[in-house]
Order: sequence, then C-alpha cells, then structure tokens
Amino acid sequence: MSAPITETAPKAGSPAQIIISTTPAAEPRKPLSKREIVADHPTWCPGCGDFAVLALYYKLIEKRQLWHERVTTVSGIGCSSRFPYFVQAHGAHFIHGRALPFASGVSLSRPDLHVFAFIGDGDAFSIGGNHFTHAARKNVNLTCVVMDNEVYGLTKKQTSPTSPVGFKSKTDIWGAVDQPINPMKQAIMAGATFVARTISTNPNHVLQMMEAALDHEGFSFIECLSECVEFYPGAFDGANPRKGGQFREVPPEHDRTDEAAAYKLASEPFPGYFGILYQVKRPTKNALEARINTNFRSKVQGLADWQILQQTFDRMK
Ligand SMILES: Cc1ncc(C[n+]2csc(CCOP(=O)(O)OP(=O)(O)O)c2C)c(N)n1
Ligand code: SF4
Ligand SMILES: [Mg+2]
Repeated sequence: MSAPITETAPKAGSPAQIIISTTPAAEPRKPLSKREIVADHPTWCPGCGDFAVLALYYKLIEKRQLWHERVTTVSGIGCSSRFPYFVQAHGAHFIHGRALPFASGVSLSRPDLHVFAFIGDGDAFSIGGNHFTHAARKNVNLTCVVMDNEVYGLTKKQTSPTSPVGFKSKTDIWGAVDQPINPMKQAIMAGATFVARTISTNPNHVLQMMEAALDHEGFSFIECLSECVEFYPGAFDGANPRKGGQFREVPPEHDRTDEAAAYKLASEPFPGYFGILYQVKRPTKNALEARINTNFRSKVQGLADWQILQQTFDRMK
C-alpha cells in the first residue's frame, strides 16, 4: 500500500519538499465511477483475454477508491502493454522489457502512489528477464501483473519464454524445443514476496488476487493467464471449467510462507494451481532507502538539496 504525502509550497529559490505524513488528509470526494476511470477504448482483437484483466483493474480502482492521482500504470511494449492508454490516471507506456525499472523509480520516488506494472510474458521473461529478477529481489513496493498468453501477440506469433514445448510459431515452425519458464518458480526464486496465479476467465479470482497484491507491502507478482485468441487460441481451455478444463485453487492447508511447498505447487503440470502460492514479509527497498535518507537528512539539516550536492562535489575535487 502507498503512504500518504503532502507537498509544501516551495520557498523562493528552493525546490519543493515532499513530506510523508502518517495520517491521510481528509478528502471529501465523491467515489469514483467507472466512467471516470475509463480512458480510451481498448483496441484489442475481439475475445482477447486482456479485456477482462482491464475490466478487473477498473473494478479494483473503483472498489478500493484509488484516486486518479494516486494510481500509476506502467507497461512495456506488447498487446498487454497498451494498458496505460485505457486508464484515466498517471501512466507510462515504456520500452519493451523495461517497465519494471521505470515502475521501480516511480515507486521509490513517490511513495504516495500505487504503482502497477502490466506487462507481457515476453516483456517480463525474455528481454526484461533481468529486470524482473532485480525488481523482485529488491522487493520494490509495486504490483507486477504479467498477462501471460504464452506467445508474442503484438508481433504476430513468435515463441515466447512461456510457450510450451511443441508450440508452432513463426520462430519455431517445427515446434518449440526449449523448456519454458515457469513464472511462479521464477518469481519465488528471484525473491518476490507475493506470488500468485490467476486466469482472465475467472473474474472474481482475478479481482481477489489484485486486491491481495494491492494490500501486500513489497513486490507483488501475479501471473494472469490471458488468452491470445488470434495467435494461440484455446491455450488455457484446460484451466477453464466452461471449456471442460479444471480450475484448481491452492489447497487451504497450503502454508504460503513455505518456499519449498510453494515450489512444489508451482511444479504441477498444466493447469496447475491458482491462488497465492507464496507470501512473506521482508523489508521493502522503499523502507530501507527511506531510513538511509532520514538518517542522512538529520546530518545535513537546514541545507537545500543543491547545497548537499555541492558539498559532495566539493569533496570529490
Ligand atoms: C527493444 C525492443 N525489442 C523488440 C521489440 C519488438 N516487440 C514488440 S512487442 C514484442 C513481444 C510482445 O510479446 P509479449 O511481451 O508477450 O506481449 P503480448 O503482445 O503477447 O501481450 C516484441 C518482440 C520492441 N518493441 N522493442
Ligand atoms: S493479437 Fe492476441 S494478445 Fe494481441 S490483442 Fe489480439 S488476441 Fe489479444
Ligand atoms: Mg505474450
């Protein structure tokens, strides 16, 4: 969750100061309606799973009353990454694979914002694989939703790191031969403190996972299976009871703080388990850095930022 902040008016010649306050300011505002949250009309193919994920993001914002100016939606490049265009709030459509470093910067510099990154499986685990690992291990306070369609959608059907062995695409015309990434294992191994799995065809479950991720302090990761009806139709029928599949929730007796148990659940063959597989408490990078900043500030009281910087430069001479 984000911390409330107040901004003081800058004194002449000095930059604005951000002050973190412990009590939220009273905001006598009427609740946001869906109409006020929706921006552009989505441009996905009819039937694309991404529509449902977007609708549930609207629902989350509406239900939890996240004001426009407190929400930031960051994405990379891909079909899923069109998200920020469709939400009436802050947002950035950033570089392919680099949504997480951008989102981390926003989260660290603006603790009052709820930061969400919506990215694709290629975005997260191919070109952005290193960034995913580092954002997770640093436990940056943000929610990362990977809309996993097991294919590169935007660029029209190349094999993605989550495509199954045998998947035929423009880059593997005889069928993929490489072992796919297991996003759950990848996230747990990297150090994510909240790891969950859901599917766009189960709206209640998606919202439940989004709410739990929002309430988590730290790097919360959701893999949301979201079908690309154009280039990988039927990919997730096996997890959809309406298509004869099986939607199995994480068993209630599962200890989500048990890493080995979470790995075991994550290792189940498709359709596997849905729900929160892993969740632990660990100090966030945000909190650890804020502590350093507070300590440092106490040593340079009364100096403006530029004066502190000047002192550092002077010391380097
Ligand atoms: C640096 C860079 N490399 C490659 C591309 C081309 N490109 C755009 S989207 C994409 C893959 C999209 O797949 P995914 O991340 O799974 O998102 P989806 O479209 O499936 O939602 C690629 C390779 C790019 N835009 N920028
Ligand atoms: S190409 Fe696939 S992922 Fe992209 S909008 Fe169409 S159905 Fe959705
Ligand atoms: Mg994809």
